Amino acid sequence: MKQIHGVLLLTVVLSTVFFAFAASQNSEAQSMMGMCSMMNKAPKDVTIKPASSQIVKVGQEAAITLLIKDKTTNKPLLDAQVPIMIEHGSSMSTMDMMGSMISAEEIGQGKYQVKFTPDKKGVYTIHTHVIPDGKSMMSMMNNHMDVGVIAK
Ligand SMILES: [Cu+2]
Repeated sequence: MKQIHGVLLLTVVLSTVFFAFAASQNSEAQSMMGMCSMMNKAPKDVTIKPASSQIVKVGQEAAITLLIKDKTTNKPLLDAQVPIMIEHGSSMSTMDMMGSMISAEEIGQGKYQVKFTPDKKGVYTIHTHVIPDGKSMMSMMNNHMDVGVIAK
């Protein structure tokens, strides 16, 4: 009986630790890492192309514009959700995310814009995900691309 209680207790402790971990801010970065390593192939339903300079200035707010199109029709993708995470460094090299996930703002004609201020020189990775209008959250797993930016 004592042994069973021990096992139960261990299970409770382990799941508490697990949930605490999953609930921590780091979980977003962790799931990003999974997405990146697994999904570092061309987005399935869309195309994502930088439509502004990928060279930006340190200490100055940069506006990065991405042109997103429907892969099948080649038409600009409207009303999509575009969750973004910005990493200090090249893709998955540092896992040092600047804040948590943010949404790129739709500015029309398939263009989505994200603003950030680089605080030091070097490479930044814009981890970009697309959820086409009407699709489930899960579709961002298949529609992910890393866009590199250099701060000078
Ligand atoms: Cu990525």
